[in-house]
Amino acid sequence: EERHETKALRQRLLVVANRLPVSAVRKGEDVWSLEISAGGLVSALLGVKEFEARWIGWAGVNVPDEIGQKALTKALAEKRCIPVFLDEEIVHQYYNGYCNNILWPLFHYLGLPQEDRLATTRSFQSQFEAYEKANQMFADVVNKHYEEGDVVWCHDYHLMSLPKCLKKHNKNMKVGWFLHTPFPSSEIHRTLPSRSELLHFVLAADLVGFHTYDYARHFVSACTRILGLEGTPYGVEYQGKLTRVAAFPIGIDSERFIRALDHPRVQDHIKELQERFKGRKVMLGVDRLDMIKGIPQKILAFEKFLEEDPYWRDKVVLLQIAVPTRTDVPEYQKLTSQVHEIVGRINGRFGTLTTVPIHHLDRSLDFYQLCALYAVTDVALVTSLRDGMNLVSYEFVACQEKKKGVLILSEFAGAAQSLGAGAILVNPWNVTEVAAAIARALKMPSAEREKRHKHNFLHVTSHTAQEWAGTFVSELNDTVIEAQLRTRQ
Ligand code: ADQ
Repeated sequence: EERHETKALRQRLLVVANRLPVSAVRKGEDVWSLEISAGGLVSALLGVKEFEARWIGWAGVNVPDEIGQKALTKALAEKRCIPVFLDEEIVHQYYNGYCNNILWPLFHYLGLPQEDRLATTRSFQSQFEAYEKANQMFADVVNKHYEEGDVVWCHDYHLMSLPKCLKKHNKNMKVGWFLHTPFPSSEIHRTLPSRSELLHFVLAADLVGFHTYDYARHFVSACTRILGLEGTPYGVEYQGKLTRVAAFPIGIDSERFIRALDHPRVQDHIKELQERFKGRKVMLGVDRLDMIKGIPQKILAFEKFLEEDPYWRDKVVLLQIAVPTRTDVPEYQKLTSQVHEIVGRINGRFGTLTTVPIHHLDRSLDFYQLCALYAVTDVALVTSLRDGMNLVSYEFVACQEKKKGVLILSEFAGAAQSLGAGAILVNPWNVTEVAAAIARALKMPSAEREKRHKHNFLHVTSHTAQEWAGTFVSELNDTVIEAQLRTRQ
């Protein structure tokens, strides 16, 4: 038993995701500067002490020359990262094309691209081929670095064919796959031309994980209805074995946020913000500028609220922080100008010489500024049209122990399943309902705020990112042991 424990302590976890958790900038022919991005996944895995994590993924830069590739590989090795090199054409077809133009909108119920149907249909097949090719390139790197006893954890919609590629090469490899987005109803998934292939690819894994029970159920129904397979409460029977399918709701490193609130930099930002917005209630939105986040809908609801309740016009401010993403995609550019136009109109309508009701920032904030904003907020507005989980809602709750502000949360975010009892849940498409929720939140008595906050705080601090990663990986280990036992019997 002792030997078993030492082995478990040393177990290596290969985490494969489209992007490595670093940003790499080339400073010379063989010189790279690297910065680790402290995303949720990184801190989640730092917290899992039983495993030694290695990262495999694309560094987000095109490195066509061998000298550059060698130097980057060496620099990344110090951060326990292993790069997959993708050329520009593959990135265009696989990443911008199949991942971001087809799978991302479809999984968020926005449908398949409809403009220029014929062109899309023609490019669809080549994008799907590039997707498979890119996944095979990730698999080649995993296979090269894999050692017996390692566990491999594949992440997200970018890498759906990776489990199949890995198992084809080595059927004893322990392979798990986790989806960070929603998995849509099987009726939506059915519209995808490569609907069956993708399901087969994923089913090759030993364990398939989703944020919520609903997404897991949608996946199992897609497998039963589209592939005619047998679904059970534990997963899907596939090629003589059970592919385990389950919900693993992600969390955040709540301690990191709670600790940061005492940091002098956060304290300074808090004072500045309190001074700046004295006498006004602060409402906050923090999102990547993506169609799924429902930013225009949120701002229109705020306009409706100001229209109906003139009392609040100079007593409330909405801070909308929107980080631009995928800025080279025309639809995202359209969204940016649409948001700017609405904000401009509302500020023109309800602003005065000294104040405006909406502050809209098109940029990312550093961690300290973000914590300070969460801490001074009275009402947070998360109105995603669809969202796998939504971590902003969790981060807000973690920073509200003093203020006990109100969370208005879309019923279409995975987080509605976990924070639903503490938040005010809304249908983000219903502008009237969201406007009413804003009024209710601003007037909510402190006893009710306290009760709701307590519920959410307990959830956020007990269902952490570390716990999420630990549970997934240990279940992945067990799944394989179970399968081995079954074949031995
Ligand atoms: P995202 O769509 O990126 O993640 P979310 O879960 O909200 O959405 O995480 C965003 C992260 O970026 C948060 O940690 C937030 O603090 C940070 N962030 C956002 N805007 C920022 C800004 N302006 N400045 C600084 N930081 C900002 C995907 C899925 C989600 C799922 C996660 C994790 O779409 O549904 O919850 O993965 O699985």
